Amino acid sequence: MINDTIAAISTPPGENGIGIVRMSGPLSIDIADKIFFAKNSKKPSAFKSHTLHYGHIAVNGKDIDEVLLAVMRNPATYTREDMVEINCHGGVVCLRQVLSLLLDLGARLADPGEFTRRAFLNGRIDLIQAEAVCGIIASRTDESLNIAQCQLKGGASQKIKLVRAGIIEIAARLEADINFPEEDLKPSETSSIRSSLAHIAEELSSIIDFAKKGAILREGITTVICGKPNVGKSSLMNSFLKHDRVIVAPLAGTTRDTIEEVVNVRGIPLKIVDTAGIIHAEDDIIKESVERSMRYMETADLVLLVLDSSDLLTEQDLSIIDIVKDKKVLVVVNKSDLPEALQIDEIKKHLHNKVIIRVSAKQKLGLEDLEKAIYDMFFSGKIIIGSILLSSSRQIEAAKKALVFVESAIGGIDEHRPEELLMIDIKDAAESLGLITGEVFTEEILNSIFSRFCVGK
Ligand SMILES: Nc1nc2c(ncn2[C@@H]2O[C@H](COP(=O)(O)OP(=O)(O)OP(=O)(O)O)[C@@H](O)[C@H]2O)c(=O)[nH]1
Ligand SMILES: [Mg+2]
Repeated sequence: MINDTIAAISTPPGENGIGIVRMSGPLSIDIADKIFFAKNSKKPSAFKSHTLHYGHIAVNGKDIDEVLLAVMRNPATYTREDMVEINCHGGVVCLRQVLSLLLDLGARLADPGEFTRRAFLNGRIDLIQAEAVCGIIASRTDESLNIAQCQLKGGASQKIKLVRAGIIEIAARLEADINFPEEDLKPSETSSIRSSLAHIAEELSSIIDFAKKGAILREGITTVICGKPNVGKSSLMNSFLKHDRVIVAPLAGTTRDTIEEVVNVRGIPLKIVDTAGIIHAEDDIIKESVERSMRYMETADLVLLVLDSSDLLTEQDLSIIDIVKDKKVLVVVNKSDLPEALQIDEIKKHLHNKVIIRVSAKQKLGLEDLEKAIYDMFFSGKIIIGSILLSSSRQIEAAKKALVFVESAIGGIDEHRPEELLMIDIKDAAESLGLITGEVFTEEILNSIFSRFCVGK
């Protein structure tokens, strides 16, 4: 049972128009009574729930800030507890002073995500919805925002709970049978359980397939631009960003550091990394920057290999091709505004089946084709938001585990394994699905979810 009162500054640090200090728990309104002074001397405990009041926060007769204070009584609040929100002027010092007053009077500083954690523990939202709150905050594109909003409404949770209920129902049918061992499970019953399980497996596979797209929309695609010096990597980066973010120059070795930015490519957040041109070098700084480029290439979801259309394929190009050839690669032939010298057939020999796109970063040609090619590599067809139920890697992992257990149960039926063994698989499947919504949870899972939240959420 949660019985303490938590408080935190919910707005980002820095100079803002307003800043909000938030409090949740049984002492919230009492504490507000002690520090809030309205013109008409009315105290927060006398305010109607969900109303906003003008006044001052003061201690020992000393004014701290002019504020608007909202009182929200349980259970119709974010956490389902009594809550007070104080809209202050948005300076760091006055927000800290107000917060420290609340802490002096018995509130405790909230952990990251603790308000939302309480919303979960008090049964207002489940874990898909809690993670959706994080998703809404972190959304970089309309599409990822839409997914998070759908999840927050609870549609995804309902669907997962329904699948889980199906599994639990099968468990009950088996259980009944195990309790009456003298009667063998009728063949008709076995085949009906098998077909229910097969149906569930199908549903889970489709949920997982769509969820992978959800994960891409939520997490984005880490895309590394690589190539030998001077092929136009930074120019390409700038074309994506539609402004001159990175220094572009005719001399090789212009970019020394790796530069990261996020752009929206047809709804996909593309985390683009511009790297230093890959060369064999003796200079320590260049060596370090080349090593850095290599490290990024290793972890990239997508590599944009940039080649210079106006130049012959060189040893340097070939050695980079060798590094990236087994990765997800798109070949970008840049400087296509210049006469073509590059041997495209040669590239095809080394990079079978890789898509080749001609662009001119300088003249802004072919960029639409490039964006479309990137999109097509990760999505076929349009993004259908409504079919994406899950999106966090935690949810996807749990769904995959559930599918493995369901498939194992089906295999068990086919191999006439004892019902007790089937039961173990089916219970494990139910448990995995329960983890997604939080019908089953551990302290550890909650910690890992909520530690990713901001303080005050
Ligand atoms: N004609 C033409 N020139 C280009 C194009 N893209 C880039 N350039 C020129 O090529 C030179 C190198 O461009 P950068 O974008 O700095 O190349 P880079 O690959 O980032 O180079 P490093 O950072 O040194 O590895 C600059 O002079 C650019 O103006 C293009 O599409 N057409
Ligand atoms: Mg560069």
